[in-house]
Amino acid sequence: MTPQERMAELTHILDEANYNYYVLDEPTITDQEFDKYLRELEKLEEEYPEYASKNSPTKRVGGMVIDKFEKIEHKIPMLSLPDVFDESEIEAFDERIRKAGFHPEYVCELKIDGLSVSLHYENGELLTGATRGNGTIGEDITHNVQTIKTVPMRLKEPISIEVRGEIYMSKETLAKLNLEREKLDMPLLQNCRNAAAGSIRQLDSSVAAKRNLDTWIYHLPNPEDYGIKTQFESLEYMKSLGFKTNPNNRLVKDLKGILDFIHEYQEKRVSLPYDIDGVVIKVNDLEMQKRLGFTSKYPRWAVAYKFPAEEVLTKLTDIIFTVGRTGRITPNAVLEPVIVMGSTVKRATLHNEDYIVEKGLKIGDTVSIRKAGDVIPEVVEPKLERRTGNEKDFQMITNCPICGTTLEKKKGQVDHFCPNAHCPARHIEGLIHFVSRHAMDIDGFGEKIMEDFFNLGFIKSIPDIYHLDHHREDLIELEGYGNKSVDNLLDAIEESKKNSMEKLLFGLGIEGIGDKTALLLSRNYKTIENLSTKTKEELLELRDIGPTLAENIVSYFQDVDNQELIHTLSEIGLNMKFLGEELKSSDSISGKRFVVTGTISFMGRDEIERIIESYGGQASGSVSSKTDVVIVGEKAGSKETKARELGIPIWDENTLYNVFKELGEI
Ligand code: 0OW
Repeated sequence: MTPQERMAELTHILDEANYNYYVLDEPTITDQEFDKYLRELEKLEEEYPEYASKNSPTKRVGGMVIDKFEKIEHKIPMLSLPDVFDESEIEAFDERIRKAGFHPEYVCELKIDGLSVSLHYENGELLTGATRGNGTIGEDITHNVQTIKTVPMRLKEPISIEVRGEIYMSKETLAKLNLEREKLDMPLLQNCRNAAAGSIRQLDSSVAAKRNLDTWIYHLPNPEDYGIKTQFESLEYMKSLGFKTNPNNRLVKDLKGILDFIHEYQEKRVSLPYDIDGVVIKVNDLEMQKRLGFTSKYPRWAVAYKFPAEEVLTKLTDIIFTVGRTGRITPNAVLEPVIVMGSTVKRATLHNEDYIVEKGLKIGDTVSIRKAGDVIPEVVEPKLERRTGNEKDFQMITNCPICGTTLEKKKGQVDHFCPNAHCPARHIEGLIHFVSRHAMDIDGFGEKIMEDFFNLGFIKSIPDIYHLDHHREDLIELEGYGNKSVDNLLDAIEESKKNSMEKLLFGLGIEGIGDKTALLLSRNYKTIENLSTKTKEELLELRDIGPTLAENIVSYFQDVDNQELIHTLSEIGLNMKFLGEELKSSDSISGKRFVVTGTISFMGRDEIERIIESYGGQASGSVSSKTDVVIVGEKAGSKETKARELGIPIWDENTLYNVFKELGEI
């Protein structure tokens, strides 16, 4: 067998295995066998690139980086659907069709809450994937679509066809993604739809490849070309070609069938592994569809029934106030626990005094709560008809709940603030910083948890963090905390003792010491003890340590309280030594000063600067005559201009990619 034949054979084996595993959910070979075949094909493609297929199974893992999205025109416009919100509108839809002299069957489909995609195939091979865009012009997302396991690279028939469907992210994948983002102190993704849309819009397909995106295919734009007579046949036909069609699609005879389907899935919705925001109802007969035709924007033969955002009632038992890191006062609704969209809700933010006054909320009110596709619950309104007269009027507090200082409200602002710079709430800021990602990086110890523990008195200082296990029984009793979450947190706190010195040094919050300077000092002085003995002159010998910073460092370590703190932390068992990897060397990077400006599609700025520093390069924020290289990404601004004026060498994205690739950093 020639290499080319073997490559074709391996491609067939891997495509089949992929289809059986991801589309039919019926694995036919083991993961080990799959990986063995994939590695063999990767090797053959390296040896014989001329035989490598554009749609090879090896493309599933991503790695292709584009610098912008090309446009793709939809020969047949990708229409959207008219939304209807109650059953009377569905009745009107059915009546209108009957009045036009038709006696339609309907296909009911779950309305997947993702983003539309058009897939084009030529001779059975995947050609392009495109977003809906404005319905006529979409964006080419082929490189990302190739990483979606349920998008066939090759069809069961070598035909040319376009199909359309929804790209979505499952609830489980979103939850996993948000767990990761919480650890990195990144804002959570609010819902599956945004997460899917954000993933598919990545320029680097290896990012999309990690997002476990999926598809449901639901539309054949030109069914007559394939001798298809009904929508239901279209779904069957696309399934037979290897596409994933939703198993809940149902052919119904009449309006009652539609309403039954809607009622059934209004109940089942919360237990589906993916988000739906309604039901799509389509006339089944394609001839009938054709005669019904289109408006300028919509088909006349389909509607989308949207489920009402689920609202539930519960009691507003109290309004409590938390003090944020900046001193901002946030009123919080304390609610009798209630299940909304599958999760228990006990708290909801009330934003500020005006929000409460506008809603006319009283303590003791029965209120409606909802989570319209978002993770964050919202208090919709008080149920006035349920008032007993025992409700208490809301009074905004006038003093900080932490330090008692009279609150201030900035002119024209809605929020109240605690103006006391020494308010323990600010102290919270230091504690939150200490546990944050670039500092001690304590898994699961987010801002909210620290605020709670501070406001409840469990943590007032950094060492208290390491005595939290003494309060284990109390923590478990807290609302929203259980055995597992408390023990996970306590384990993460214990684990953080092993951190390398730079994370502790940065966590101490010494004025002017950022995470990069902390690393620089740690690399040079190896232990906190050694650093604490350095004089201002000695520190000035280090590049990038200016006089102010040198003075800050010296005075910090001269302060008795700080010495006491470090001694206590050492006693508790926190590591005080630099454990990081020694500097690697690279002619392109070592000893040079870099500035990164604009967005680099294949890597975040933090990561780029970390790599530069690990080779003994310096990454800073401002371009000066001392800068050696300016790295310019998308939408770079004045820094690029300044670099050109100063004649400073510029690396574009490709140059950076090649340098990092050369160093094995990608
Ligand atoms: N989101 C869906 C869905 C569906 C298209 C084809 C003809 C008119 C609309 O599950 N099951 N079926 C269609 O049919 N569209 C859907 O979603 C549309 C796409 C654009 C806006 C809606 O989300």
